[in-house]
Amino acid sequence: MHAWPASEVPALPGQGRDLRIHDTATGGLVSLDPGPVARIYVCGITPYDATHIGHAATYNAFDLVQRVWLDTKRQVHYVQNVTDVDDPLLERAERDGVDWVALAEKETALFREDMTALRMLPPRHYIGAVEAIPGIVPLVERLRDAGAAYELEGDVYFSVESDPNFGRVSGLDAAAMRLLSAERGGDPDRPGKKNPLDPMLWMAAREGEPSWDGGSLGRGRPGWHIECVAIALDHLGMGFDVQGGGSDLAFPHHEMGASHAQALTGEFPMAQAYVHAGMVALDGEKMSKSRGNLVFVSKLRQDGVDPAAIRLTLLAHHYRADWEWTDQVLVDAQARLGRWRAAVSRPDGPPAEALVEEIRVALGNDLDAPAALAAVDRWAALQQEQGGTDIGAPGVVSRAVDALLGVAL
Ligand code: 5CA
Ligand code: ZN
Repeated sequence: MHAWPASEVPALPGQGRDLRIHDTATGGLVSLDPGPVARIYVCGITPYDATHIGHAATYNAFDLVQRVWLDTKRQVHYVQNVTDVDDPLLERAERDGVDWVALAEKETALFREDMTALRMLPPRHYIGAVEAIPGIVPLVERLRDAGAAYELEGDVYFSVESDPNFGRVSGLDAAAMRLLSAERGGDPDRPGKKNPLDPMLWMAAREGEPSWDGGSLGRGRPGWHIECVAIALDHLGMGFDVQGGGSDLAFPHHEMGASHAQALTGEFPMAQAYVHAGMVALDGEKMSKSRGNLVFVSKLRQDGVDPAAIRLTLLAHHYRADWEWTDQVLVDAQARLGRWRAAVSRPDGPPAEALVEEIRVALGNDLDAPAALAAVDRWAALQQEQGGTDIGAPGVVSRAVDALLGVAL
């Protein structure tokens, strides 16, 4: 699939900072030490509805990861998937009487537009589940042949007991896992499974549903976790730097993915850091397509809201925090954007070097975007109250805000 256009990332004076980031698997901060090409996999959307603020907040977190790396003069190899065939997509298409392919294409196109408007850097490889099927089938066959998978009425399940490291990503106990498995796409109550948590790797063709040639697996379609493992291993290989997503992906999705990869390669972990963004809520409940309590990025744009203000709303919350969308958070961001734009519209101002350093330090410290915003606020306030004589300082600030925070002033 094609991704979306990249916005320019201005180069900044001085030295970028390395990233320390919270890793769900170890429960603490880890100092990442990527090579000259940093590798990141971020789980993409299931395209059955438009991009909401929760999605945007999660993608914003991983956009910051890339910007920190780019600032250290590294290249970034970023891969993202699109779950363009899965139960929720097929169910929504059925409910609305539309073709599932057309629905997925329409919502993916809208997602690209939203990401472009928000200045999110595009992945180098943007891969749909459907196009990944030829790579998924041999992996499932290998897992089966190695005894890590078994067949149940034509479907193929992964055996979590085949993985000695199962549980190390989420750190949850069996009872919590079982609850989450039922909530998040698993089928713990299906009779005949070896372990209730075992996830499906390959679903045999169902009447009225799309299916593909699965070689020795028979016709069917892929399970959700193996999709991301196949795409990540194909494009990044084992031991890449970051696997990212919202906190609702820690279990089962990233746990199962790590298990599949361990069974395939004998190695753990698949990613050096498992990074999870907090959940955005609306009216006291997690914003979710299934609940329908959504604020769409495209709707805000249509209403004339500046994408830079939407982005500042996301940045005003630490990526790991759960937070609530309200009209007020947007109003605050619009006011901040106005103050910043006024401050950089003059030719001179207070010196900018210390501010650039403060933004770098804040982001390097577990992507502390709120601290970075506070630093820019202080510079803008100084500009407003006292002005300054540094020629070009506003330009440096504007480039730093663009390069490191993705906000065009
Ligand atoms: N296609 C899978 C990942 S392979 C999927 O989870 N798709 S999704 O469309 O449901 O979600 C896309 C991303 O947005 C995931 O990382 C998910 O964790 C994140 N996300 C979903 N809802 C929210 C929310 N309310 N707040 C923050 N992030 C969210
Ligand atoms: Zn995924």
